[in-house]
Amino acid sequence: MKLGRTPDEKVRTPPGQRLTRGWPVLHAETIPPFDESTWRFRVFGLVANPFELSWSAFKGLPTVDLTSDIHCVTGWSKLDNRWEGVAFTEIAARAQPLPAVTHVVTHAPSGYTANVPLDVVMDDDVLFAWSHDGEPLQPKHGGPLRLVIPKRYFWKSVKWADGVEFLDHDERGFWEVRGYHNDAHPFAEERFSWQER
Ligand SMILES: Nc1nc2c(c(=O)[nH]1)N[C@H]1C(S)=C(S)[C@@H](COP(=O)(O)O)O[C@H]1N2
Ligand SMILES: [Mo]
Repeated sequence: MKLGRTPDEKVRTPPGQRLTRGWPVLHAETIPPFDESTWRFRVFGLVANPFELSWSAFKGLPTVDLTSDIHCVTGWSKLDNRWEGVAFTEIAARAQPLPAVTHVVTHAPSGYTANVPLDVVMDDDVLFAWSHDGEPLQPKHGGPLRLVIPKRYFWKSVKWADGVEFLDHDERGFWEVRGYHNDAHPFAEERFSWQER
């Protein structure tokens, strides 16, 4: 039997999406190894205070506990994901972006990147997460650390994040140069580059 959506689920599910209770795994590269002793998170670009953090230093930052929805451009949405980690604003406060900064690119070891305007990541629902629904983030889902940007399609949420770069211009990321929409709002169904104008 197929259960209908509750009114709450209806308003939270963007057009063209179906709800899933499972959690599909999608990525373009092979899962990178994680060595706690050599892992570094690099904050660089146009900031007054560029820095690098070890895994223990990253885990020592103030934490947040946030619940949000996932919307993948391939058509599945997963509601009520509980994330724990470090707020993007916490990283930005330490880095002090220069006034010229307009965009942010998050990096993974493979070279996978995703770009967003600065104001998108400065939202209070954006974090670098190491935990999902109370469990350590599994490697296949981006563990030890992934970005989570709930208000954009999920490809903007870089898995295995190991760095964030502050820029004074936009630079399209891995999927954004391969036919996917630069802005990626799920509720506006901004799926493909040809929709941009
Ligand atoms: N490093 C990296 N991050 C990535 C991807 C990827 O290929 N590499 N794929 C993106 C896409 S398209 C999606 S839908 C989500 C999938 O996350 P999940 O496998 O945890 O569901 O990760 C995003 N982040
Ligand atoms: Mo995706």
